[in-house]
Amino acid sequence: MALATKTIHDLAEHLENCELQAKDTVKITDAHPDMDWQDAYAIQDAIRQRKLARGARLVGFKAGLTSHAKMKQMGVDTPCFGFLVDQFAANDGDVIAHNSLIHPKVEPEIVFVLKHELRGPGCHIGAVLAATDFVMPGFEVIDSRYRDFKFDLKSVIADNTSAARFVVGGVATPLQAVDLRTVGVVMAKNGENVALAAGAAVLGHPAAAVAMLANHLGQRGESLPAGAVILSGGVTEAVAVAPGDHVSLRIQDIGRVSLRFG
Ligand code: 0L1
Ligand code: MG
Repeated sequence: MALATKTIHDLAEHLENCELQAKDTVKITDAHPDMDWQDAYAIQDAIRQRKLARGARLVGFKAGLTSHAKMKQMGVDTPCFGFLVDQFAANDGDVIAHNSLIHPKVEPEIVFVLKHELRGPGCHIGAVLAATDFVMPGFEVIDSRYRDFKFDLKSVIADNTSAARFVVGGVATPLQAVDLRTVGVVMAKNGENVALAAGAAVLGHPAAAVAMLANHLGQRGESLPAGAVILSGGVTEAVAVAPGDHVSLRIQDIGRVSLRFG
């Protein structure tokens, strides 16, 4: 690691304050160009510890930048991983206060829930399929704390991969009922279709993203627990939302979910 422990904690406090106060910042590698990958995840871990210490509950994990559309949109070529706490959760149909966020964008997600714990390394698509209880449609609301969503991969990992809110549709679909590579994904904003894709846009199969996430956690002595919410990554590019916008998502054979921004 290149950064001192105090710097890690100071940067975690800074980024979390930006999240809680809905104010942006420049990317942290501007002031810390030597920051390495371990530092980036250590800052993310410190943000997680701050939240858990104040009573938040860890409810899941996310893979991000797992589709070529998202990688192209953000100018990176590697997925990244983050955590989800209960305070990020919204209900299907909820109104999210736009002014509680900086510059939110919404992206469609295929959400996995496991019946068995998954522990890497060595986790593969087959293990994910065997461990999956059901899948659901979901939206992730991302809200980079970095000005104009301008960042590098280390900065965004430290910022818990822009995680801000998520919502899952209430219908649980067993994997036997759906081919996650060929399912059609349609996202609409204010009644107009704004992003379309098939499930295979996520690394060829969304379960591949879950396997990567389990392997990432395994390297760090963690696992994907049964029952956790697992976001496999935006299937399409993310779409910016403004106050008053309504977004809805249909995933073929899986279901629908919607959100409004107030
Ligand atoms: O979940 C995601 O794909 C977001 C990863 C972070 C990059 C971004 O803010 O778009
Ligand atoms: Mg996402």
